[in-house]
Amino acid sequence: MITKAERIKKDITTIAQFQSKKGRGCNRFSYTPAFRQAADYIAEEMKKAGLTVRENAVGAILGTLQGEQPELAPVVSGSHLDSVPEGGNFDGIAGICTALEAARAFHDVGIRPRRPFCCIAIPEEEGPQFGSGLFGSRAMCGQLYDDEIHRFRNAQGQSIAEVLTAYGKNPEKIASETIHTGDWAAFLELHIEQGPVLDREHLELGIVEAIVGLKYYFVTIKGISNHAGATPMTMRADTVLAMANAVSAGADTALTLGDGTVFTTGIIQTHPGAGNIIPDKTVFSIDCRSRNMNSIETVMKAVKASLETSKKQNPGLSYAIEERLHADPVEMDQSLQNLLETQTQMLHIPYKRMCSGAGHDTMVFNHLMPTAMIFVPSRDGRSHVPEEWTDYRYIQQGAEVLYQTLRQLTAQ
Ligand code: HGY
Ligand code: MN
Ligand code: MN
Ligand code: MN
Repeated sequence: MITKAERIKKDITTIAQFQSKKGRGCNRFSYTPAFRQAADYIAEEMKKAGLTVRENAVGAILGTLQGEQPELAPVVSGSHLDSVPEGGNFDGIAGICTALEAARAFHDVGIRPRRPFCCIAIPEEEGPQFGSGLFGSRAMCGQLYDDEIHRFRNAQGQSIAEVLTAYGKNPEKIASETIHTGDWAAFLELHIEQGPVLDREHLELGIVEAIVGLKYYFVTIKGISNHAGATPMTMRADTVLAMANAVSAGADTALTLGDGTVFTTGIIQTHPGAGNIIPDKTVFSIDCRSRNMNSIETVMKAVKASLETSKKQNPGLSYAIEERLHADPVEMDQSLQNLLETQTQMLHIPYKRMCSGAGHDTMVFNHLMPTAMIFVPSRDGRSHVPEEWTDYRYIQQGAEVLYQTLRQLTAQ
């Protein structure tokens, strides 16, 4: 008889085979053939577990176990199916596979819950492909920017709408499928912690109390290209130098705030990109997160002040800041946390309540329903790297807490 841990391991290692490109770590990008293979695998496993499976307008896979009272709003659990470039095999996937395992457990014991249970695999949470993030869940909750599906484009210049259409979806249907308050009873997501807390404190499970807020921007600085050797330092409009000062201002302000605010620039593009030419255009990303949105505002003020100084000191420089993602900090539902805690204590799992420094689809669904998250430890606190790892024993424990809690919620 295969154990739950072995079934979860089989799912995770099978899905890990579906890669959008060769390279280090996990590279599974939404709406690529590899993503389709992973979605089809999950849909098949959902069907085997007795779920009714459908795919929505943004390519999310939803498997529903009908309840005795099908008219009641379902309890939903799952996570995202896409990865960052060169990421790990557990980010998102652990949440899908443990929700799938809960469906199997219902099926194995022949339980027909009072209200439906729905397991979901969500597309395009990570964001690097289109320079944003949380797209799948925001689309489902009616939280897209007005023209996002036409304006946000991938490296090939394709819009989200074009990529969705090529994937066989109809972007015009997104709006008609929007979820409203009351449509789902609750959303629960198991996820790897992606940070060092549980690993460092030798704990095996986290009950999430809150998720930090985040703002994501692209900054474009335009200047004047010229000869790297013959142009005196006092006669330049050097866009990389302006970027470097702005990034330092942002990072230094985040550090000085000392309230857990973080600042990251992960993308830098310069033009024309030759070592002996002063770059006349630099585009860079800003990812800033905090439990306190005012802190993010403070950081962005420092960035803007630095860019203004560069402009004054270097005639010919200009800049533009484009917001690409805004997600407010959210608090998890207290009663759901208490249910998770009771199950965790009954299973004698060492745990703590904690805040999530990473963003999750849960923070989007939270606007429309009670939500909760379970964390399982990330070895050495590493994630968004090929070395990402979580022991299957911890995932199986988390799956048990999730399943028992889902049993209670679908009985209500
Ligand atoms: O970036 C994040 O926090 C998440 O992994 N998408
Ligand atoms: Mn994730
Ligand atoms: Mn991630
Ligand atoms: Mn907001």
